[in-house]
Amino acid sequence: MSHSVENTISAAIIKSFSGKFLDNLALDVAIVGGGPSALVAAKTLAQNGLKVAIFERKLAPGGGTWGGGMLFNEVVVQDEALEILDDFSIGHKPVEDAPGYHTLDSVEMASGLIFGALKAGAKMFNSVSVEDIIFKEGKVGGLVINWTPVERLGMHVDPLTVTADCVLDGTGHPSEIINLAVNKAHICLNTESGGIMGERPMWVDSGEASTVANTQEYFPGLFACGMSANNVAGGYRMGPIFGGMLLSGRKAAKLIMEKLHA
Ligand code: 48H
Repeated sequence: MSHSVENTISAAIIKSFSGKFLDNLALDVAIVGGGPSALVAAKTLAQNGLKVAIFERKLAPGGGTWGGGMLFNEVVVQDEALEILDDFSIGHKPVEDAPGYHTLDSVEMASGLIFGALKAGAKMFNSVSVEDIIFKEGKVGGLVINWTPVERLGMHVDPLTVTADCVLDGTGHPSEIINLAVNKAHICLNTESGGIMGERPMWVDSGEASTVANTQEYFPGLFACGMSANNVAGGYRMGPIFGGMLLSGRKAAKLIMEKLHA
């Protein structure tokens, strides 16, 4: 039997991916969703030595960043978030006559955040949907995952699992992971009602502030960042301004590091 370059390529990919997957079955932090808040959290956690992986349903991570505002591929950030953009080497320019506000190319932002998180050592599993959590003896212990095409086609295929000391819900508006933890594990959240409060309508400055304030541990070992945090705690939405998302990611990483004494 002869070995061809075709076999070499296939074997290289299978071995390399399998190695990566095996190496990430037990994590310090499992992040669900690869939106902007999660990508900032992933970079901060990875550069502080934690073993962190992102599981992203779509082929391309980046979440709601790519489309800017109504597909005009620019977004706005405030002064407070520039330091994070600079840390990722993402460019920005001041908005004329609006001190404190800056615009940037949404495609540069999405690609820059992804590149920065991966270069810091976070691992990305894209086209992977998180369909459940591991919940043992009253504790969140990791994620239940399957390929997105399996989910989309409704194929009856059992999932695999990854364990983690902490889970970060970065799934955006629907807070998918906290939702399913409430519905299936019947947990009581660290919110006013003990349940999911639900996202409120548009109020830009309130939404930006609450995105950061609502970035919290909602159940031991289960954190939320970005729009997910706002949905869980009842914050307002803010449209295509992203400073709150970036600052939320950084806060989530800080809280998780405190929890893990990292
Ligand atoms: C795997 C999943 C699953 C799952 C979802 O929404 P995102 O961009 O995340 P944030 O919160 O960092 O950023 C929010 C921002 O993009 C936004 O929507 C804003 C600012 N809106 C304001 C407004 O007024 O509307 O990304 C979440 C990611 C997506 O890529 C999903 O595909 C992914 O999470 N995801 N991945 N398993 N179960 N659920």
